[in-house]
Amino acid sequence: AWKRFQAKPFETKDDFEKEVVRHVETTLARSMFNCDETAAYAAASLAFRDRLITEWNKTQQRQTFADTKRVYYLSLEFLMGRALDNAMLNVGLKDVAKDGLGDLGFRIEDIIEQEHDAALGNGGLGRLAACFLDSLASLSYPAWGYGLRYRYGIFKQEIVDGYQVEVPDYWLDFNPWEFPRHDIAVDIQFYGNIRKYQDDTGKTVVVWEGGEIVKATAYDVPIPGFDTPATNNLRLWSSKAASGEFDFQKFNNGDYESSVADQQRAETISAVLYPNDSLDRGKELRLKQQYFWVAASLYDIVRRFKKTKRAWGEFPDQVAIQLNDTHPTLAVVELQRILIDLEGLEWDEAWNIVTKTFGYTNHTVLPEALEKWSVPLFQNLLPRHLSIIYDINQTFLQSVERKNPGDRDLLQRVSIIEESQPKMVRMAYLAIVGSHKVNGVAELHSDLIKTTIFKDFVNIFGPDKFTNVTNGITPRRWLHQANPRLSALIASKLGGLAFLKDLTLLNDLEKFADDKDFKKDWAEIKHANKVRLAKHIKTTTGVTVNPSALFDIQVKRIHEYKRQQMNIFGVIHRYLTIKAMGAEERKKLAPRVSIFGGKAAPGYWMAKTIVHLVNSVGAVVNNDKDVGDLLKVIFLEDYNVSKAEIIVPASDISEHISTAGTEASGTSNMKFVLNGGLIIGTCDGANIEITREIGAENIFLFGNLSEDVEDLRHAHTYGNRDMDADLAKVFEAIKGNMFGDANSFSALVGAVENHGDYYLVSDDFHSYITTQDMVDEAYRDQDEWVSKTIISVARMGFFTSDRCINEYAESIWNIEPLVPETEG
Ligand code: 26W
Repeated sequence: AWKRFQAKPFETKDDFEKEVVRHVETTLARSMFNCDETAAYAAASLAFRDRLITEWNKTQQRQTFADTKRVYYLSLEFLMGRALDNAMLNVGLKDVAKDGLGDLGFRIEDIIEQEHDAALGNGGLGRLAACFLDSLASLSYPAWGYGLRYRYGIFKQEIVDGYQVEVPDYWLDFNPWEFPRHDIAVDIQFYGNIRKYQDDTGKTVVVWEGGEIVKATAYDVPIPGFDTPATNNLRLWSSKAASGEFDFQKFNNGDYESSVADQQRAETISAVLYPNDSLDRGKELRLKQQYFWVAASLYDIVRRFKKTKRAWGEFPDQVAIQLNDTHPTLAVVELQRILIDLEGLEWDEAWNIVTKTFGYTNHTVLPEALEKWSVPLFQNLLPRHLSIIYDINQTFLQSVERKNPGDRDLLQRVSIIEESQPKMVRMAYLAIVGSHKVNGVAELHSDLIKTTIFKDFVNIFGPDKFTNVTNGITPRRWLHQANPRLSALIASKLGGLAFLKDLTLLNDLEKFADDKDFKKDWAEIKHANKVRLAKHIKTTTGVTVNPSALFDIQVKRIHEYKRQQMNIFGVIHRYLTIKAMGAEERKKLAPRVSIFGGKAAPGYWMAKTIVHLVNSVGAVVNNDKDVGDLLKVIFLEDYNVSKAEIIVPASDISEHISTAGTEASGTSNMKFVLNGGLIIGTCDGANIEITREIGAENIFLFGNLSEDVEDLRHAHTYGNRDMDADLAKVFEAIKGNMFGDANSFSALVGAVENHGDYYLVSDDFHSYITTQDMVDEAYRDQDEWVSKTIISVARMGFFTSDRCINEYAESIWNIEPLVPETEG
């Protein structure tokens, strides 16, 4: 009977307006007479949220009834960006909203701009998780994301006098996209002791007692699929003091302050995202975050499974859990603990279930990024988990020993416990031992992990346990949303938007690569996107750039291995070259705008120095009248997802120039090419597969290969080495204070000149600048350039995250889509 009372989602402009007015006047308790853009954003979001919730409920019911296998994606980061634009496009009612908001006196772009990015991630790994959620929903897979509801996301970057300054990102003031679930709360235990005893049957029982309890409360975020009613759930956990823990004893004794302090201490767990994306610092609070989130998520997953009343042996047939890097690896231990300590299973039976359930994705080979936790810290915070890890390790090492008798070296190398001072738990090894599949994120990277950091494990478990799933990006956000005009032009030729669900359909664009009218439209859209970015540059930096210049863009986290320093050294080289040229020579040059953006980890001094150098070079070059439009150098403040949506469609060339073998995949390389830009890059990460797909003639590759890196480094340390001559001149200019006090930059120069040049800047510099000259040359032939960009877009179908998710589903998770009936 209740069915006839169910809310009906709006479909028309009038109904949408009614919903907006209703939300302004009741939910927000404001009058339409003083409805500003903030209120209009809030009301429009609430209208779409209501619509999503109806489908979200149906999707969850459908999944419960179908009772098929689900996948749970555990990620400490979800770099979602803005939700409103995405919701409107995925639901397919952006035009309705545009007209409706227009009637009410608003421009939809201004309303979209009101939203604060959900920036619960650092960079590549977090944004990948967000693209995966979009694909999982769009393909109707029964899937949940689990993460932490940070009160502060990644810091906001401000540039003050050329230096990075970090400002807290307080984003939760108003967030219409989350649903607090105060009824879904889990008590999470920390510290305490373990006690063992024999029960009546003589079986050893272990209990974990004492310590402190923190409460995890669920906040749910609906994830709409594109062109499907399927709406999945992202569940984020927030920490609070458990009600029993608020110390009333203290309170009654008048010690109000310290009882509030306890409360705050609990809330600290989910307070802030750690801003490091490549350095493991071993902080206790980070381990607390990891266990808090993992324990709450597993409690939820196990509870859902237990409702089905199935035997434990069926757990891996119902549940797949993917570990996004090693951050959630404690889940392996927590599930084993639940099964043996709380559910009474035997060790072997439990372990068999655990390993069938988990898969582990590795995202980096940088040694400083591989997580290790000190054993004493672990012992104190999670005593029962440490003892289970020791048992896992013992069983594992025994099996290794049986197959490799007497190889003590091997045992030491693969032990989950590193025999250092203090001893350390190696989380990647624990993740490998606890999972049935381990994957890298691009072909080269997956090969490298098998031959370097995880080599011994390939010998132990056999090669089939290790696999590759090359990363992908969602074309909904990264083409349709970020570049609506390009998406519309493509749709006009391909007969609709079907390519957004099957990106290989882009192939048919290739036949327009020489079509004059099409090329004109294509080039016009690129130009308009550059005008839009030029405006953004003007308002944020005050610098005027010429939209007809070549836009050369490098936006990503600042890191020595990504080599923004090589880019800025190249810019200085260009500046010196221009200065030395006569008027006639200058006429032949293509004007260029070098654009940088990205955050440096707050404690990463060298990265901050790179930011400072870029800004200092910009201050000199941009004010040099003699150079004018020939060269501009821009640092864009606070690079994030919503800014990327403006930046990516505006590139002519983008830079993906990591030292070969260091960038696991990269995903912005895919975004730039999909938006009609070419790339300059090294033979690293997914650049290699991009080249294979689009053709070597459409990409500017340069530099040493990963197989030669080790020898080159060795030569730096033990051989005689000449600095590249052009680079030496760049260093002279810096040392001569051309860009301000040279002392500020001595560490950067010194790293190359005196400290081994670990990232091979000097080795690659010559081929870098000569390849940049080839870019200039190619850009002069605009007709050919445009054809190259069309052909490249046509061949990018492989890099959709839909392909990627289908590969995970088939080869790792063994799950099937659950397609809503309305989809036929
Ligand atoms: C423990 C500190 C820490 C935090 C995060 C270390 C490492 C990370 C991440 C693994 C860093 C990361 O984002 N890696 C990136 O993952 C992307 C998605 O697979 C890849 O495309 C990038 O190449 C890789 O750098």
